[in-house]
Amino acid sequence: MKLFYKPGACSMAAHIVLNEIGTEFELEKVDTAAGLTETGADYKSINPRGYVPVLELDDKSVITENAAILQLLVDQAGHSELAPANGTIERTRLQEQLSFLSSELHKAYSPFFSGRDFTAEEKESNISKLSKTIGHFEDFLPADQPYMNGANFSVADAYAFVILNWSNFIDVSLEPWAKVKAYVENIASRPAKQKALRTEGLIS
Ligand SMILES: N[C@@H](CCC(=O)N[C@@H](CS)C(=O)NCC(=O)O)C(=O)O
Repeated sequence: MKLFYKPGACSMAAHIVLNEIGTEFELEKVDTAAGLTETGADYKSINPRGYVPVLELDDKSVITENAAILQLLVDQAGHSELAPANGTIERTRLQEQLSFLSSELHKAYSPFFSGRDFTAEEKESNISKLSKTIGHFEDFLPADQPYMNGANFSVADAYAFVILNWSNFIDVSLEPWAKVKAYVENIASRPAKQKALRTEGLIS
């Protein structure tokens, strides 16, 4: 299978999970602004919506959307500790977390990567919405446990880490949210995450 990715973007969640699973995969970098992949393919022919991630399966069919890709990776590999079994309340809980991450937390960061300068009023409003959403995320975190679901690292943790790590690029400190700060530091030390960052050229 092949993951179409952009360095540091939300596609890194699937990259971390592929490393965690230890399965064989290929990577193809995408320049979403130019609409081209690193081999010169027209990216719109792969994902008409133009964004990453895309997972291309061995039969060449493609899956889009983080929440779907992350669950498929685990289901195909049979690594149940990264996602509880389908049909269980624990799996529904994971889907609840993935939905919150993609539709709330991810989107609260999106304006900061729009490439346009904010007016002072817009900046204040965007920071205020982001702070409120990080606060809501903190409510998902159990006390004295390393991950969202307790002791087991899941695909939702991989996705949450990638999103929260964007705080470094927009100069937002996670200091006000003690549980979130500790959570990000926990995940940062996982080898699968370090490997993904190195492969995407973000650390040496
Ligand atoms: N709904 C999509 C959103 C994916 C998304 O927002 N991708 C961003 C990167 S995090 C992207 O490719 N944006 C286009 C760009 O950066 O030019 C999902 O959850 O997979």
